[in-house]
Amino acid sequence: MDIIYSEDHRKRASKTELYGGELLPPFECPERMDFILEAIEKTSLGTIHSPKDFGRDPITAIHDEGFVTFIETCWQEWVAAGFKGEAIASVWPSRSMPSPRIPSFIDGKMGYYTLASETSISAGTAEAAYTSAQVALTAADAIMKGQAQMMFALCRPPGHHASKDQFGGYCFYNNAAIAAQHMRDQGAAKVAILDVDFHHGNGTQAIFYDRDDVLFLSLHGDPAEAFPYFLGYAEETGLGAGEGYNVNYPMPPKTPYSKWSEALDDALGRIRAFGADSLIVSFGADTFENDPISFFKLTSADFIDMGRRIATLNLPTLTVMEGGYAVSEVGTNTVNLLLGMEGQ
Ligand code: 7XA
Ligand code: ZN
Repeated sequence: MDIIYSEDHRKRASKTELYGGELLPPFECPERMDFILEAIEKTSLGTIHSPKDFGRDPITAIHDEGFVTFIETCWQEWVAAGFKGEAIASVWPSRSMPSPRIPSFIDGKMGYYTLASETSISAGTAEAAYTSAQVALTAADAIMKGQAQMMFALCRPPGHHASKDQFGGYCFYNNAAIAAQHMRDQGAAKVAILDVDFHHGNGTQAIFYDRDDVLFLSLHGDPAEAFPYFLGYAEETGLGAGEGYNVNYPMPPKTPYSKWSEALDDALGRIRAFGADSLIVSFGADTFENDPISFFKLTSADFIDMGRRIATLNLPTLTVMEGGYAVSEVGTNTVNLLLGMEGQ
C-alpha cells in the first residue's frame, strides 16, 4: 500500500492547547508523524510519495469560502490586532443569539468559526492544513485513476471534526470529506466513510447528513462522556434524502475490542448493503488502551484484526489519518491496521 505524506505538516507547530484550564503543549504534535514514519520504514508496506497540488477548489467544494479565507488569514489578523498568544476563541454565538452575523474583528471571527477552544491557530497552521487536504486528495486520486486499490493518506493536521464552517478538535479542513467529494466527482457512485477514530466525526457527519450518495458510519466514545459531546448519538440517522445514511455507534468507557468489533461487523454489513463502490476509513489510533485522552481498551494486536475485517469488504480503500496520541505506540498501531488490511 503506497503512502502519501508531506513534511509541510511541521508548519503546524502550535505551542498551546487549552486543556483542563491550562495552556499545555498540544497532544496533536509533529512527533506523532515521526513515530508513524519510523514504524512504516520497518515494514515493506509501500513507497512514500509527496502530494500533488489540486488547488483550493476541492477544499471549497466542502468548506464555505468565508471559512477557508478565515483559516488563511486568521493568524495575520490575530497578530495585527496585537494579541501576544496563539489565536484561541473566547466567545461564541450562544443559543440565545440564534442568527449571528460574522464579526469583522478577529476575536469575534474566531468565535464564529471555532467549534472548540482547545485548538489554537498559530503561524503555519493554514499552510499545513492546506497540504494535509492535498495529501488526502492525492491518495484518493490515485485510487480513482486505478493506480492502486488501497492508499494511506498520512494527513496532519487531522480533519474529521471540521464542518463546512468550523474548525476544532485539532482539525481545520475535513480531509476525508474532501477526498470523498473528489471520488464522487471522479466517478465513484457510492462512497462509504467508516470513521474508527475514538472520537465521533461530527464534521463529516454534518457535511454529508442530508446526502444519500455518501454513507457515514462512526464508532466512537459515547458523546455523553467524550468529545465532541454534542453530536454522535445513535438516533442521528440522517436528514431528508440522507435519512438512513448516517450510522453512529457510541460506546461506553473501557469498551474492549470484543465489543467494539461487534459494532465494526455491523458497520461492515451496512456498507455491503449500501453497495458502496469506494471506501474511506477515517483512522485514529486513539482507541488504543493507553491513549492519553481516550477511554477504549484496544490492544496493539487488535489493530491487525481491525484491518483484516475492513479488508473483507474488498473495496478500493483510502485510509486517512485522524487522531492517536500515545505517541510511542501510535506508529505500531497504525502500521498494524495497514498490515492487517494487506492481509498480513
Ligand atoms: O479525533 N479527534 C481527536 O482525536 C481530537 C479530540 C480533541 C479532544 C479535546 C478534548 N479537550
Ligand atoms: Zn480522535
